[in-house]
Amino acid sequence: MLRRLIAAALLATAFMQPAFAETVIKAGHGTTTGHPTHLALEHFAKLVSEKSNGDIKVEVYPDRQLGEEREMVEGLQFGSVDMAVVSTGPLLAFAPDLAVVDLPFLFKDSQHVYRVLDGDVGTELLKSFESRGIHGLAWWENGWRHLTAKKDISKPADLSGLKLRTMQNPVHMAAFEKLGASPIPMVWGEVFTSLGQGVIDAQENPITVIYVNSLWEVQSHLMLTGHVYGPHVALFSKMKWDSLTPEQQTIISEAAKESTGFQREKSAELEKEYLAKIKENGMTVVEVDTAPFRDALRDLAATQQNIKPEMLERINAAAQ
Ligand code: EAX
Repeated sequence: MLRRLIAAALLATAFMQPAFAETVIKAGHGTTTGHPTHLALEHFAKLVSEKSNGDIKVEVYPDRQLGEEREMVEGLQFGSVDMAVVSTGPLLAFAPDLAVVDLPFLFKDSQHVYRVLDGDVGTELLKSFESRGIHGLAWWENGWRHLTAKKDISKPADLSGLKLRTMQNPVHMAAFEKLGASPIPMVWGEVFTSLGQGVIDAQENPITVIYVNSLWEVQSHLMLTGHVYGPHVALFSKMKWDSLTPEQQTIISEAAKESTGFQREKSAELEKEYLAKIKENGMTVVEVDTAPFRDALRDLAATQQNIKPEMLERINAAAQ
């Protein structure tokens, strides 16, 4: 009797959890396992596995194992990468309308960001990837970006002539040029060494990225400028997407949306924890009056051809 029960239970489990996942999704990102995006991808993988009864397996590849961010996005188009969560660094080449989100001092606070990205504007921007062979899934978070350098920077004049690494993002480059720095666009994988060798003097990134990459080893000061919000956009290969059944697509869409809250909560939690650890590691943390930086960048939007005034107005209107 008992043996028959066990056999029946085993048979039932076998049907519920196929020994081999039918569909494998390779998901890459450009940061380390201590970053909230990695934790969210693991959470996402678990949700997808549960919802599909083990039929879909998400494999997570951290640390640019699937390439630098731009290479991963190209991989989505070619079908060699199934999913990637990337910063907006390389994205304007694929979805130019995203430029508006890269404007410094655009968002009032995180609630303003979430209202916009989870609302119509965010949905439209994700859809704008579709014609480029990419399916936009969700807006996750890299975080508010802050400056690091080997000296105190409390006003735009302190940036004068500084070789500042920016992402390969035209809006960010234009902004730092306007502020008086010499922006040097560079893929993330080269930044630590370049800072160490003095090829660049400074860089800007969220607290989580600064901490998980031990930037205090090559930078002495962290200026809490929060000059721009950095999303991490969860993207899927359209080629792969079209090969999935409608049920599988729903599972992935839902799991990505359900992981968004988890990801942002982790981001907020780790940001506090990591800032304390950055201080423990001896970095000088400077509070900055951002007013002169804002003033210097007031006219930036008008100089950027990919920024649609209509979309900018809708974003500004959502600040209240
Ligand atoms: O995606 O390139 C960057 O500065 C990014 O913020 C980083 O790689 C995390």
